[in-house]
Amino acid sequence: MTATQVRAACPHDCPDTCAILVTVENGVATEIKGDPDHPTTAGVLCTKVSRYAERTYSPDRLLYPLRRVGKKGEGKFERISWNDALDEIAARLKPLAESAPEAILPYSYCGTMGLLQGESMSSRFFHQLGASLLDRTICAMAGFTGYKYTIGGSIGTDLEQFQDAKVILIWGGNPIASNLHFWMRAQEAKRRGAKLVAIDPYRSLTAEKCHLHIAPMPGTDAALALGMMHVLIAENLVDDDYIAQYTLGYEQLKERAAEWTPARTAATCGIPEEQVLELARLYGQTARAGEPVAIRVNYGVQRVRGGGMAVRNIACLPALVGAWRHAAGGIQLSTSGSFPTNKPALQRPDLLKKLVRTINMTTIGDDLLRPASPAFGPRVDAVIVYNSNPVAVAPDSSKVQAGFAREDLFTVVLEQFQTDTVDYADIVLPATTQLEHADAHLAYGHLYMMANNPAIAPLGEAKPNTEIFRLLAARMGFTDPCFAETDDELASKAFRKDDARSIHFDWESLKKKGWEKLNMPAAPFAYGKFPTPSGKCEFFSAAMQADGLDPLPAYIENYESASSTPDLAAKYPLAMISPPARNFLNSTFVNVQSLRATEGEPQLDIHPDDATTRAINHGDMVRIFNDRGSFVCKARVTEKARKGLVVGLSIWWKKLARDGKNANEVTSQRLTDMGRAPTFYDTLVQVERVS
Ligand SMILES: Nc1nc2c(c(=O)[nH]1)N[C@H]1C(S)=C(S)[C@@H](COP(=O)(O)OP(=O)(O)OC[C@H]3O[C@@H](n4cnc5c(=O)[nH]c(N)nc54)[C@H](O)[C@@H]3O)O[C@H]1N2
Ligand SMILES: Nc1nc2c(c(=O)[nH]1)N[C@H]1C(S)=C(S)[C@@H](COP(=O)(O)OP(=O)(O)OC[C@H]3O[C@@H](n4cnc5c(=O)[nH]c(N)nc54)[C@H](O)[C@@H]3O)O[C@H]1N2
Ligand code: SF4
Ligand SMILES: [Mo]
Repeated sequence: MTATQVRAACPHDCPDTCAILVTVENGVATEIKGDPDHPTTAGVLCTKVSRYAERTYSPDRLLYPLRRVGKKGEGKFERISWNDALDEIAARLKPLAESAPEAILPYSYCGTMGLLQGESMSSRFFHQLGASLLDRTICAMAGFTGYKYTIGGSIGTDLEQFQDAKVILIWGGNPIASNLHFWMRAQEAKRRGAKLVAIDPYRSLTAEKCHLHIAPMPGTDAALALGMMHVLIAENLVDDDYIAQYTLGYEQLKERAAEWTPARTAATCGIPEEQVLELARLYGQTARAGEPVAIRVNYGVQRVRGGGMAVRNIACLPALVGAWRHAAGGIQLSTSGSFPTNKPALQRPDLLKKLVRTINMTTIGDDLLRPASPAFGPRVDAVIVYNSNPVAVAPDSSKVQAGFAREDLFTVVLEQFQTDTVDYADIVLPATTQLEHADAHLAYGHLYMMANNPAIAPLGEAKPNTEIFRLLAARMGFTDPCFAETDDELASKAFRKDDARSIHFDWESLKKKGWEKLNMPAAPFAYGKFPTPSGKCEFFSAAMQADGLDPLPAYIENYESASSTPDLAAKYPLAMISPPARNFLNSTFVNVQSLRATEGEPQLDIHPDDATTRAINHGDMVRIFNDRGSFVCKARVTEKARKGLVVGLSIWWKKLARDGKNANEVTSQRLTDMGRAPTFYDTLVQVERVS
């Protein structure tokens, strides 16, 4: 028996993009471990992906094409051949392609982050077809946009520097669950004397382990950042020289921040005034002493109405105190903007012959139910879903479900497992997992280009997304040579060789090495050079003004809160958030038995005071509801949830929950202030005990 080791990369929507070593014996993957030599992975994989073999070889894998035989949503299918599946899809799509190609909609997100199995051959296919474009907003667009206005792009502190910071603000993130390899660095910083601060309305696993935990109400982070600016300026903890050289709009910012006294900030955030002072002083005085202060801002702050502005305000802080002077100072939201990917070469937008409409994936519920109109264009008559599970993950779920239940909607789903969305498919196409296909990856939490080599042959009749779209292109009669490109040919175009950062990219050698770091300076903005229009960190943004936004850091209240909607809050007094569970990755892994067993069942954390007034005891079943819908789970009475807040870790497969529902029954389709993103954590609910 000969064992070989294959270099792979974790495909999941996680900032860490780990380097993986897969042991293969007689064509079977027998062990999956983190590459000990990869500096950020450091030999460690999370619990979820350590189970990747269990997931890949699961008896529940979809291994053959299927055709629906039951009602939509019932999940009854019959096995068909690839030939029949492709014929049937082409027969349904061809008339639409001739009459109204925009009636066809791709729906995909980051089931895999791969540059190949994500948007490459698929985009070519939909561009050639003239299908509607999809605005992929469901995760990160609010913060991305706020950060871009301020810093200029998704570039920030290198993960490999954080251990040298003396203060780390972990703002709206729960890295123990969702960014493990950052947490390892933060732990090292702690050992070297750093103070860790968690800013999170919930006492998450991470917050429990920080020196200081500040718990503002959801959606009030923009105010907290303004309050910090107020104190930093009032107590002269700012870096005047850095501000003068490398920032824009300080005088206006000063006026704005003056309005945000610690008292006003504290009242807005629902925290003690001393905490505002303590936080600002810890951050400002440490910077003033010449030590690096760093911020890891994450997705928790951006899933509310003012989510873009919240990230923007927080992103102003490092420039204010000159933290960018240090490699270990600054802020990281995402590192994705550091990667010179060659998306046009992969996705071929030039194949699109005319301007087509764009549909926002966040409002898929409404958009599937929308009739044709001059403003909207044709009704959506066909959806092709891959790398996503919209029936479970998209907001205002009852609308999403009603949309996918439309008898006159033709739905194709490319999947590895029979998810909630698959249950609504007319045709199901079995997709390979990361062990079975090739891919090239960037990361959004580190700076390595990554290669994934296939370790095993595809199971059953599963095929990579790239191959499925090649076959579909052939069936549709597309003859452009780009549809014949192999995965290796695609991968060799993943990164630009005419960019200094990735000038050393070579797919053949990356495949062998597994990973290669970008050429990037250690302290990207030590001497300004922000990729903004002014080249400075923009406290004042003319671009925001042109886009109809407040050009200065501001506070935008939630859509739903006691102060913005008192009548609604009288009916639904509790704010609900539904951040990721440690053992799931969005809705991926919920069906892996061992991981689901660790999470138990859908639960809702509620503060003892809020439980008492509702006669709810620990372990009771409760119904969470508002005007949009309801779902049932088990109550955990705990001070981890601050008063006025309930927390349901997500995202459960609906069909694996008692009542066939999940947290997205109560979330809304309203969009953020910028970036057209969802507002999952801007949700008021009531909770009651059920027998
Ligand atoms: N294990 C695991 N890891 C994951 C995922 C997963 O599902 N499971 N998902 C991946 C994906 S797609 C993403 S986008 C990231 C998301 O992961 P993170 O970036 O960590 O963001 P969230 O999980 O949305 O929220 C993190 C924390 O923010 C808090 N929070 C909620 N609302 C607010 C608020 O208004 N203000 C502040 N300050 N905090 C708030 C929550 O209580 C939570 O503890 O994780 C990725 N990694
Ligand atoms: N209530 C609430 N809702 C949320 C969030 C929240 O915090 N709270 N978080 C939101 C966020 S941040 C995100 S990113 C979205 C995530 O939403 P999605 O991007 O839909 O992520 P997943 O739920 O993980 O579903 C991905 C699916 O892709 C499939 N897949 C994986 N690899 C492949 C492949 O190679 N080929 C094919 N064909 N399929 C593949 C997996 O089996 C899985 O079913 O959810 C959002 N929804
Ligand atoms: S999910 Fe994240 S932490 Fe886990 S193996 Fe993948 S990249 Fe690493
Ligand atoms: Mo996400």
